[in-house]
Amino acid sequence: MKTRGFIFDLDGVIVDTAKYHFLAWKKLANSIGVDFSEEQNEQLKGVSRVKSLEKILSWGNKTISEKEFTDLMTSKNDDYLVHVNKMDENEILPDVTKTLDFLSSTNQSIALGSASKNARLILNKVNLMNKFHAIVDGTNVSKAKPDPEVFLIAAKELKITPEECIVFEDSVAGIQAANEANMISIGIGDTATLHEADYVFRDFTEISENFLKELKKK
Ligand code: B16
Ligand code: MG
Repeated sequence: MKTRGFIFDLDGVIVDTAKYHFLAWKKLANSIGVDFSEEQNEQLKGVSRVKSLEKILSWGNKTISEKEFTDLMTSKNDDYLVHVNKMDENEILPDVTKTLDFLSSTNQSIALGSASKNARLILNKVNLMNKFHAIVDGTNVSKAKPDPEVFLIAAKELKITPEECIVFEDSVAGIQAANEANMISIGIGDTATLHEADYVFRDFTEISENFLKELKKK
């Protein structure tokens, strides 16, 4: 198998931290008198922390000062980290480790491409840090998905051309970013939601070694 770049999103692909983002955003939204549903949480997947708070405020028709905005962001992250700090290897989604190990055994280059500023902490908690040759996260990018920046930086760090990279993503914005970067996009989740992806699987248990070996852009 020739060496290519495999770029993994974090939340929704490697671990399900969306449930913890939900708890923390809900607490914050309710504290300022805004209702917040699981459906709305779906719309925050892959979206940066700043953009997420902006959306919640617009749903609740709220305007706040810059200082309040910063304070709310800090308190949301503090709440989120309470959950993150309890994470361990059991939270890795099915067959993710198996896929990473298969890719390593065939000398593939592996990167993380996440919007999260907590990505390194989370990878440490679930003990996957040593599986990645490059980590690009919310602390390294200036433009959020659907901008391809995060994946293009990852390709550059891996020294693999974008056309030779494959992205695993659970968010619509992330699939659009991968397509914009001219990479092969693989959606993890629901086919209808992720219809812009080259391929969609429910999770990694559906992805065979043969499929990974023979991957082509659709
Ligand atoms: P943080 P991903 C994204 O992670 C989440 O899907 C999104 O809900 C979150 O707002 C964003 O990270 C920022 O996370 O607050 O930890 O910096 O899917 O790009 O791995
Ligand atoms: Mg995600």
